[in-house]
Order: sequence, then C-alpha cells, then structure tokens
Amino acid sequence: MSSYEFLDSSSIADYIASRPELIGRIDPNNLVEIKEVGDGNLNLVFIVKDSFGHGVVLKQALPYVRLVGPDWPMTPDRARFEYSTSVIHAKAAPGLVPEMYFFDQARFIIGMEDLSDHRVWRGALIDGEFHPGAAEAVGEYIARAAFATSLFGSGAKLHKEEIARSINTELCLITEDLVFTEPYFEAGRNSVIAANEIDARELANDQEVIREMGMLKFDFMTRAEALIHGDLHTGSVMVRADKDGVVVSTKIFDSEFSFYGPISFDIGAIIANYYIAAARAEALGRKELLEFSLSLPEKTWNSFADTFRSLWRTRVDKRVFTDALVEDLLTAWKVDTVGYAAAKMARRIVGLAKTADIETLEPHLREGAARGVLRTARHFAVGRHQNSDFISLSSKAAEIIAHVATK
Ligand code: SR1
Ligand code: MG
Repeated sequence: MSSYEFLDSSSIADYIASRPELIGRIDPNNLVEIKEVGDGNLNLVFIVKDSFGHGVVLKQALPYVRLVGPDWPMTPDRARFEYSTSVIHAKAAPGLVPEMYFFDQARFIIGMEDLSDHRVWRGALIDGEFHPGAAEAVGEYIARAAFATSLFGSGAKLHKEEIARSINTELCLITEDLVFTEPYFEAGRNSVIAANEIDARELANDQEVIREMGMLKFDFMTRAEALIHGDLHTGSVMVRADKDGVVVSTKIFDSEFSFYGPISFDIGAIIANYYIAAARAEALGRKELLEFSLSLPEKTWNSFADTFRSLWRTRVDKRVFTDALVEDLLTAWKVDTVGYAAAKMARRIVGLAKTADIETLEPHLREGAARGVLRTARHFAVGRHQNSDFISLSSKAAEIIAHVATK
C-alpha cells in the first residue's frame, strides 16, 4: 500500500501555505474553520475557511476504501483521474463543474473551489427541497462532457489517445463487481434488512434480469464512447437555489470513477437516484415530492438529448456521421439508459454502498421502499426494449412503488 502523509486539521495551515496555487485564495495565517465533511465512500474532504470569508476544499484520496477500511486497498491515483476529468469536463461544460486549483501528485490531494453555499442534491431531496432546474442542468452537463470527449467532438486521433490515457482499471472493477455482478452473485458484501431478504433472493434468481445485466456490463467494459463521469448519483451533484427555490447553480463533482465508457451509463445512474428519491417520498406520503421526483428522468433525458443534438452541428466529420445518425444513437442510448438505471437502482438496495434516501427510513417504511425500487429495477431491465419512454416508465414506477409500499 502506498505511504504518504494524510491531511488532518493540525497540518492544514502549513499545507495551504506550501501551495503556491492557493496564494490569494485563502490566508493560511487566519484560518477560522476546518471541517472534515467527507460523506462519500472513499476519501477525506476538508472545507477550510479564513476570517475574510474565503474558502477552499482539500480532497485527499486514501490508499483504501474509506467505507470498508485498510482491508480493501484502493489506488489513491484515482484523485488524478478526478482532477484531470474535472478540468476536461469544466472546459466542455462551463459553470457546471467546480473549479480545480491543483493536484498534488505526491499526496493525492486536490485543491478546489469551496461550494459551501451549495447543498448536496441528495440531502436536499431527502429534506423535501425541490430545486427545479437541477435535473436539466445535469442533462446538459452529461451531453456537453460526452460530446466534447467523443469521437464527434474530439476527432479520431485525440479520441484514441484519450481512451488510452484514461484507463481506470481499479475503479472500473468496483463498478463491474458492485453494480453488475454482486447484486446477483453474492460476494460477501451484500446486505438487506430481514424483511427484504425475499426481494433480494427474487432479484438474484431473475434470469431475465441477469441476461440484461450481462449485456449492460459488456457494454460498460467495451464501449469507449466518451469520457464519462462514472458515478453520477445525486450525491455527486451540488445545487444552489435563489430565495424562490429556483436553482441558480448546479455543479457536478467527484468524477474519480471516470473513464471512456457508454454515455448512457451516466444518464442511467442519475435517473436511478430519482426513482430512489421517489420511493422515499412515497414511503413518507410526500405526494408533491413524489410527483416531482418522477418528473426528473424525462427532464434530464430531454435536456441531454436537446443539448447533444445542438452540439451535433459542430461534429468534426459529417460524411457518414449524418443527421440521421444522431437520432439513431439517441434511440439506442435511451434503451441503454433505462437498463443502466435498473442496474444502479438494484445495486443501491442490495449491494455495498446504499443511499441515505432509503437507509434513513424507519424499517417498516424501508421495507416497502426498497421493494419498490427493486421491482421497478427488474421491470425496467427486462422491459427496456419495449418501452424507454420516461413519462410512461415513471407512471409504471409510481404504480409499482405505491403497490408495494409498507405503511
Ligand atoms: C467501494 S466504493 C463503493 C461505491 O462508492 C462510490 O460512490 C461508487 O458508487 C462505488 O460503487
Ligand atoms: Mg463518489
């Protein structure tokens, strides 16, 4: 395992003073607040503020999976992926990615913009905040980042070079195992509450779903379409609203799982989390939030598709990449988006790394919410070839979630 010094509150002032990139951004001699806020599964995250109201975020990759501990070693080089992808995506999607200040290759630390005036979207949804506009912004981000790094945006030579540069073996393996395999083939990391054991068994015995997962996993491992985020859930999105609750800023962060993969994986990942939010809203009887959550998949999809179509006009080679092709691609990506949403819903219920949306429900409510997400996932995985329309999929999800809700 690599050996390097971990950040802690007592060493942060000296560390900031040692970084030329932070001169003028924060005063290391006048720090008033140092908070470790890492609530993800992997890293240390410090928000540091000075007495002048300036702030920075320092994020350090540990050489293991934080959620599990040193028994699960993990390359800290993932911080390099996050830094370089954030820089590339920020250029492609201006305003939608936090500003990066530096990457410390010796200690795997990223210095970046302090977004304390934003909220993590998952927490906001859990608290019943609506944030209209965020789903569209996420769709726009996915389209801009994907187009710019695809063959269509960057041309054949750069596309190939970037695929080679961005191979992210260890982090991809986590997704390959946790998302596509372990929900169906237990590897000692799954868990559900007792009342949901029957649902986990039904999922693992569903041969039609497993067949779909095989195809989705194969595509995930081989379809190097664009530099995707790789872990785009509602905990990877920060939102800031004005006094009327309308979103004025959306930032997508935490792209350490990025690599060249299928574009629809990112769209499916965020959409899965909308249905998870919907299951929570149903469990708590929050009807308005339920309807709002169910409206988000269509919003993200439409924003993605509209943005991608508008960027299509600027593609580098128009000879066989015709206007008809973009429609064919969008049709195929939509079917796969539904499949990836299914994969992501299922893993967040039965596998390692769950969501606060479901985990913080009282057990008697959690049972039905978890069941609703799993049944929706199974319906989506198998039915995606017949139906990939998000309005009708959301109606179906609402029906399933309500039918199995436990009160
Ligand atoms: C071992 S890491 C578990 C999960 O945390 C991240 O957020 C990814 O979703 C990963 O699958
Ligand atoms: Mg993450």
